[in-house]
Amino acid sequence: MATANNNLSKYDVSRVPDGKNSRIALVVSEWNKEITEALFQGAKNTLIDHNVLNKNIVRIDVPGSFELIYGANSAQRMDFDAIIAIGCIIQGETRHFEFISNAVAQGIKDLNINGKAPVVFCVLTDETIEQSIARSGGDKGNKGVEAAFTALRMTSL
Ligand code: DLZ
Repeated sequence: MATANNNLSKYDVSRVPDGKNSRIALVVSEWNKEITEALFQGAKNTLIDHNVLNKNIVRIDVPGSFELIYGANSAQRMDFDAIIAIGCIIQGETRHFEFISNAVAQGIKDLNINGKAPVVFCVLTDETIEQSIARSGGDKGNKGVEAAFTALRMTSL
């Protein structure tokens, strides 16, 4: 699963569908806010670069990553072509990390099976804040950019 050799932030622009008719929701967790804001900005800027209209990019804030499931499920009941769930879960001293990470991954997987709009998983699950910084605009790229690229690809399916 290592991303060291697979940095989608350097994506092939010719493969990204035009976003001028797309409506995209970004559900953003407030935990580790400095990271999720950087992911949000990377995603939003990429959508705009691909012609998604500002009025068609809707942000929904939720308290933590666990609430991304409810937020994305709510967005699926609205009229969106794709949804990006943005969070950052960092390993602490307890097993909380495992429970939240697994629940969010499973919850978003279930939404992709049962819901009408695809939900892109833009949730960092890191051992340290340094790893998260590296993946939200640092030397490992910005996973928000990759999520926007994926969301646009999914709108064309
Ligand atoms: C409680 C908690 C902890 C310990 N760590 C994180 C984290 O690293 N990242 C994150 O997004 N959320 C964390 N949370 C909050 C939970 O996601 C959730 O908001 C609360 O358990 C309330 O349901």
